[in-house]
Amino acid sequence: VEGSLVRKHEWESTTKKATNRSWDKVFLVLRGNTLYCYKDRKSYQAAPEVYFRAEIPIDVSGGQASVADDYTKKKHVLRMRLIGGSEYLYQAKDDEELAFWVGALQIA
Ligand code: I3P
Repeated sequence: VEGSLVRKHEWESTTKKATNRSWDKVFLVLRGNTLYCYKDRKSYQAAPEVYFRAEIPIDVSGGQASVADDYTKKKHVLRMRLIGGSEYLYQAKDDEELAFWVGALQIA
């Protein structure tokens, strides 16, 4: 599972807001339980070991993915809550892509 989404890191942990909460367009690759984040598809293809901002890939197992109905500033947004309380928002291009990612992240 892979594709481009726009991402915002909201929470570092349950009690700590993420330091950088701006939206970034990223290229995501979900393999098994692991979510890898790249600058774009080109960068992924050229160097799959080089992640966006050198971020450590995320383990999404045991986490919760759902449509972020309460987030009203942007459309087609999902929320991913990880074990430990870290939380991300991901914006898809439409509802179909949104449903696709929510489904993929739920079963991961
Ligand atoms: C953030 C940026 C985000 C905004 C966030 C800001 O500023 O404007 O778009 O989130 O608000 O901190 P910067 O780009 O300077 O880091 P929203 O789009 O959700 O409002 P926040 O501090 O309320 O998370």
